[in-house]
Amino acid sequence: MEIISATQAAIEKEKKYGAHNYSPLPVVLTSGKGVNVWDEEGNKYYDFLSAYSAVNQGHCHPSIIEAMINQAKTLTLTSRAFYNDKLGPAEEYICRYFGYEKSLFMNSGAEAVETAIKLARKWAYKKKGLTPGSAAIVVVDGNFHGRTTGLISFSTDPMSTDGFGPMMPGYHIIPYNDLASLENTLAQRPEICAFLLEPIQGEAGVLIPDDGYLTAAHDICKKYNVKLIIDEIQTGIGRTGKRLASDYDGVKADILILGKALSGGVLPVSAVLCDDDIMLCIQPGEHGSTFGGNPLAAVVTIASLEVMEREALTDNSFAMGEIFRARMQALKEKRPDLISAVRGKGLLNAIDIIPGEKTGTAYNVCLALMKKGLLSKPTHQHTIRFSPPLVITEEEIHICCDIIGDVIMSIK
Ligand code: IF1
Repeated sequence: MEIISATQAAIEKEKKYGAHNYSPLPVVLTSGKGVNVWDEEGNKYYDFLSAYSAVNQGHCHPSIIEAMINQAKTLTLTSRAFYNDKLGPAEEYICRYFGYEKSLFMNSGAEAVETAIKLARKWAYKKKGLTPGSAAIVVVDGNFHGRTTGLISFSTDPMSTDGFGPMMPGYHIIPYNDLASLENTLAQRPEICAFLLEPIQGEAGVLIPDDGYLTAAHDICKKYNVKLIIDEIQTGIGRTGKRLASDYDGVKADILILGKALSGGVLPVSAVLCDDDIMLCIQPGEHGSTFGGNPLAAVVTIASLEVMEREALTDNSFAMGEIFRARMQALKEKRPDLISAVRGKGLLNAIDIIPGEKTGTAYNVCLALMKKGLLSKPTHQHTIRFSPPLVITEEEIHICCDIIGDVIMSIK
């Protein structure tokens, strides 16, 4: 009988019994702590994806895990048919933390985006006076807001949309970072109720709009009585070196969407925040979810945000990001034949790899990085996103930049 490694056995089992909706790097992770994860063979890696920015506080943060275990032994789920003693304090915590009057807890990011869209439409009919069923939302090309049939209805990525129609109506797609297009659309279409976007486009390849774009976009929205919905599911919770990426422009979304690191990556928690004039448009029985706002998620949320504050992780994200981009820029100058761009804010960064017979695709570079102990993920063909947990130290950042440098410099 052929002896195969534990890694190969695990990969084959997933291939045999699991959907083939991903093509993971050939590594099988078994444990994680801080910035590191370990595989079946005992190899140690630096995690430079952080589960797409869900593990900002580091893998298995002891304070978050302890809070989860204590609550898990007490009460995990009540449904919202009854009150529980943990949801109110968590709602109060995030409302005070982000500066809103109300919050609505859901589970996945997609659920929170769907919730925000429903709130904007409800507000449009109840407060803006739009004809029921007519409200439309402006989104931008290159958007990623989740994988439900509703949300892919306005995706511009064929990988997200092909073969999943029919699509839902009620959306207008404009170019990202294009204020004239936003103004023209809102001026011509009184049925628009909201503008939904990411402050930095993660999946599109860490695309950063011009300074002041968000501020000007919000001014245009106010001019036409349109709500600004900002999806900070990936960019929020300190990832970009500010509490929210919107903070770089000093913009406060009318409807804020959070997810991922809201729970430190220990279980799915998302939330929508806005003020009473919007949130109270949804009345009892008009929206909900089985697990949304469960006491376990509530406790984990507070613990996760307390870790952000206690360990000053947002400031660390900013500082480590400066070091990381400086190192990557220096590498780009050494190998302009391989790296065409370095961009990012805080610890949400990306480099563009110049494709060719030397490099192959960004996936090939990620494979080489994996072999050197650093896990990352290409986004599309030629961009590698680098987003380590925000607990990473200066020493670890330099170790990882050395790894990236060794791999890039070894490509002949
Ligand atoms: C996958 C991408 C990242 C998000 C933003 C909403 C959601 C996400 C800005 C939905 C989720 C995840 C989903 C995951 C991979 C990852 C991803 F590549 F898909 F686009 F991060 F960029 N808004 N992003 O980034 O949240 O429902 O997943 O909790 O679907 O492959 P979710």
